[in-house]
Amino acid sequence: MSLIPKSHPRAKSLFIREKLVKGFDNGLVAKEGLLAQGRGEAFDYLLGEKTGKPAKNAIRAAAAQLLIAERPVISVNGNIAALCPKEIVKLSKQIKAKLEVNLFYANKMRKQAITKTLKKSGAKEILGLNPNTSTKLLGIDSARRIVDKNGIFAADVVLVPLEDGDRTIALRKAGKIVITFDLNPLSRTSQTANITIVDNVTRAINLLIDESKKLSKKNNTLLRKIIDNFDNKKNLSENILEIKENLTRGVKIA
Ligand code: PTJ
Repeated sequence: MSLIPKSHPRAKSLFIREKLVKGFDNGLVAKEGLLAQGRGEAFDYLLGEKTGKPAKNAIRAAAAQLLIAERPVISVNGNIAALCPKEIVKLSKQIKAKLEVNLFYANKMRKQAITKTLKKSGAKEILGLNPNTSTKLLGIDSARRIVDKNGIFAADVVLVPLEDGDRTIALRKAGKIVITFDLNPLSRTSQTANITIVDNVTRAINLLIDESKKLSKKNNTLLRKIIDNFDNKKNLSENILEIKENLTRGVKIA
């Protein structure tokens, strides 16, 4: 039973934390993933813990980009598997994307636990565990370089939520379009992705599912227009401005 009273002023944030701790206890999350969550929380606080206009713009562009993709792949790490497994599977079905488990702190047991959780959440096929179809992505020294030939390696668009520093550049060099969720607009991943959703993935994922559903009825010309009108650098500046305004105004104590 949870020790967090629903009436606690920071209950929402504490419940998310609890999900991650449970994910750690169940073998999904790396120890370092708990620290990553803490970093995210700090940025979320500065963003006022809400989905701002720049995040909504990025979500729309991301939905258009994922729908127009020919071989989209969602890369799943420990944090995402603990925070929103059902939503990730729902999104993969909505945009017809493959799911691939790809870890920074790679270990077989954790990969298996994540795969089990995704299957329990309704996923049929999950890549990332089969050594017979694995290959290496150039330009990455971490374990993230091991990818599936039929997944990230062949993808044209890759969604990499809560990512560490060096993979986005390598994926871009390999000619892929990269979309990320990252609460830190200054991170290397945020700065080098094609589309950065600066929002808590636990809030933004459902918005991305809804937007993908809405845009799935539109034609490719309109989707292309949405993508072409989106400027990630400009959007990131607006995210940073949001933080700056919150700091100067003094965010209402939540
Ligand atoms: O499961 P693994 O082994 O693949 O490891 C995953 C982690 C997350 C531990 C690994 O990728 C890592 O170390 O990531 P970083 O370098 O700490 O970066 C994570 C980024 O995600 C940071 O910029 C955080 O601000 C951001 N972040 C953390 N929690 C959230 C978030 N962004 C959106 N929503 C969150 N809930």
